[in-house]
Amino acid sequence: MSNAFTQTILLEAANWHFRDADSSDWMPCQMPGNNYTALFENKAILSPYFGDHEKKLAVLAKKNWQFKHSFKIDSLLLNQEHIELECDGLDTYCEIFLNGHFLGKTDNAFRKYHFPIKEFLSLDQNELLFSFNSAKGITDSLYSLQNPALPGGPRVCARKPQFHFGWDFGPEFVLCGLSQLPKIVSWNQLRLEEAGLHTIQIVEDHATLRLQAILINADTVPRDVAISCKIADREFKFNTLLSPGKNVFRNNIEFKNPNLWWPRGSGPAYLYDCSFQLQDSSGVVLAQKKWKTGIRTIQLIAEEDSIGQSFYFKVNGEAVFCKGSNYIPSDILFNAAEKWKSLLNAAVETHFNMLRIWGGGIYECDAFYETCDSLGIMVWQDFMFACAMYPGDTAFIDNVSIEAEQQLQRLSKHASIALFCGNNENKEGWHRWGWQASLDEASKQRLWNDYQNLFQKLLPEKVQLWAPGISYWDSSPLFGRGDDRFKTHGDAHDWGLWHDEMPFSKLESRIPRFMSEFGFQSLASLTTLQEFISENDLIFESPALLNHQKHPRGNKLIKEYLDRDYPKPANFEHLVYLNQLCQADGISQIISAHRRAKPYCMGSLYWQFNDCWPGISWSGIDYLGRWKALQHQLKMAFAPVQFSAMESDQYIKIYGINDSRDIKTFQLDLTVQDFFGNPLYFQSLEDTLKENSSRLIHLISIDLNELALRETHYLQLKWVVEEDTFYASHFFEKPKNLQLPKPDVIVENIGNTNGQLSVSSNTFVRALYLKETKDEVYFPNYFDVHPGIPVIVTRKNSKSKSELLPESLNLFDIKN
Ligand code: BMA
Repeated sequence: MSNAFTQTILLEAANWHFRDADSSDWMPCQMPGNNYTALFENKAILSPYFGDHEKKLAVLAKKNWQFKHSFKIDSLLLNQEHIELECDGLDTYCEIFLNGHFLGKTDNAFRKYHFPIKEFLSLDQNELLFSFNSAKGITDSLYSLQNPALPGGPRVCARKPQFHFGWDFGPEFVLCGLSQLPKIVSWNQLRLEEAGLHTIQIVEDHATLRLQAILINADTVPRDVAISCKIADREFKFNTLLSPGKNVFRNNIEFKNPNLWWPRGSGPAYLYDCSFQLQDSSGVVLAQKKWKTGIRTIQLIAEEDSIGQSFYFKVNGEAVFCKGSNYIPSDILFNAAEKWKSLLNAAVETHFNMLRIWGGGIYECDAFYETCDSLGIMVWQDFMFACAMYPGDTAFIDNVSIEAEQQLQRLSKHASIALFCGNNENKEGWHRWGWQASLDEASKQRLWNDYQNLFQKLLPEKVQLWAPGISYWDSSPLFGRGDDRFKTHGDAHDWGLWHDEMPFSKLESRIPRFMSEFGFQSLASLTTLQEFISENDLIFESPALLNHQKHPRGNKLIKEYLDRDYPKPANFEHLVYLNQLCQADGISQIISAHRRAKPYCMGSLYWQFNDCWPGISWSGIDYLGRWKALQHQLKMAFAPVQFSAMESDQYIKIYGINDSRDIKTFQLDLTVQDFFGNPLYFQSLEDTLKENSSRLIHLISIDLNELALRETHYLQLKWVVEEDTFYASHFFEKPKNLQLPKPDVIVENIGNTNGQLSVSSNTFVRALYLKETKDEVYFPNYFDVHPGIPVIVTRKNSKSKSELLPESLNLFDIKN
């Protein structure tokens, strides 16, 4: 947003210094940053993500740190009537001084703070000092006052990203610092803090929008103003009287024949250019803002039904199957300004229409949500509470109440926002993780009351006030897997896979109404690991590698699942490959099962999309942005029109799924053949799939057992939709039992410089992997090569685009 009349100056990233508060030596640093990044920049510590350095650096969290910044201002700024320092992302316990004058202190990394500074500013040099007390120290002492001790540990006392205190996907860095650059904001008479449009309802071709603006009138008397709101070329005018101080302006706009915003795959994510202008009675413009808005309704339909309780999203009145993942912060320590952009592009390439911003991380930056608006990716936004019970005292609740208001004012105007959710797994934890066992009745009562006050009263009331039209859900999931209703009611996190060690196939028959979490771990690409683990330590049980595995049974489970189904890895590199393949095959199969079960099941969000450091985790994309096998396979698993096979009794059932809002005509060829391409069964079908549907389209009746073909044959599915051709494979045996011929892969350059390769083989090749290097990646990768059918692969090279000699390629397949 731009505002011509409030002047905003972003403080520079340079001219910052920092020190350990007990030391007299200041060192230069860049901001945004924190004590770890600043020390690393000065080569005062080793790379925090390398080997087991994390452990050695733990002591830094116990110290206090100071950051200072010098800057100059001009007389123009000083002449403004009101000048404030605006700080967003002060993490966490900070005292702020300007030229030696105390401005105030903070205790919430998710809040924006304003400090009046006009009287302390000087025309010469100014110096801001941010003095942080150790968050570790403060939370430990706040927590020691909690009686009873709250489940979750000391972190629950801090309004700070909860994953900083360590999680099962990431390290522990209880950092302090500034996650955003502070701003100097100045204005005269009037300040426009926020303006946005919210869709209240759409009836036929008529949308009712709510215009909501927050205005500060610095006069001591009320003031008449004229408001103009433009949506494309349509203008809406209002007059209002602003009282002295803070004013919230709300008014409805009736908007005929809107172009609607749709999530990806359902229609265009249409956005309107909007502007908001404020004039005084003589026509002088006092303030203005510009932004883009999408007109749409998104409702969570959570209603009792014949099965239990539904959980699905209706967009513009139509049910939409949600496909996507859970998003965690894209870097725990370093500035991730650019990282999320390529992550969102990957989400688009793999057909996501929803991301869940998980409650143990952060509220993302404005540009993140703007990008989701324009890409058509719906955002399920958790409030930042996870896997714990939180304090209920007045100071804590008041703090959270301001945080919630500020975040709702900032986020709710985005077309992409589909849901606000109170927390991640707190309710499940309370009911099913044994937290109540050691508590007396009175404590149980108090903790549950505190839960209800915060998540069932305060937050939904704030959502209703500040986010008109957006649904609220108090905790994800509704029921944990310990309660059988998880399959019939609300959203589910099914950790039967992984945590309870169930086979992947088990989840194909445990279908919930909406799967908001399920997942499986894999190692990062070897090229990524090599940057953070020394060559000698690249073995499965080395302490350096184990320090990148934060799940207590993680590596054991990875091995166990591999042993069950996959061939023995030939070496560490092959193990990485097989582990990624195991994750990809399993998760894709479960996603297909969710999609086949539509509309019983209306969403599949796997855990987790991305990484916050180079660890072993459930992610599909590793810390350095390299796609694991899973991310590649999602292109097919989430494809808008998809065909999949499922074995049942003596049949192979073929399902067709169409997520779009149009009827799709398809041609589908089904071939059961051996790995040399000799067919046993062939059927070609031409038909249509209804819009937004899933159906059984064909039964193949072959008795695979009797014919003893399970190990030597597979089903090839080939379909053509709108002139695009797709291939998929279905196997009748575990990967380790398949009798695959030794592959003889031919790789040829297509032309000289266009970066494309043709990859083919006379026999079937399972999950061919073209080994990525530091500079070069391949799309697709980990793909099946069907006998005689070439696959076109695009090389993405960060350096040159010179012709690649096929001999320099390193190829892997399932047998090595
Ligand atoms: C989920 C998440 C995280 C965790 C993941 C894997 O339930 O909410 O708490 O990282 O499980 O264990």
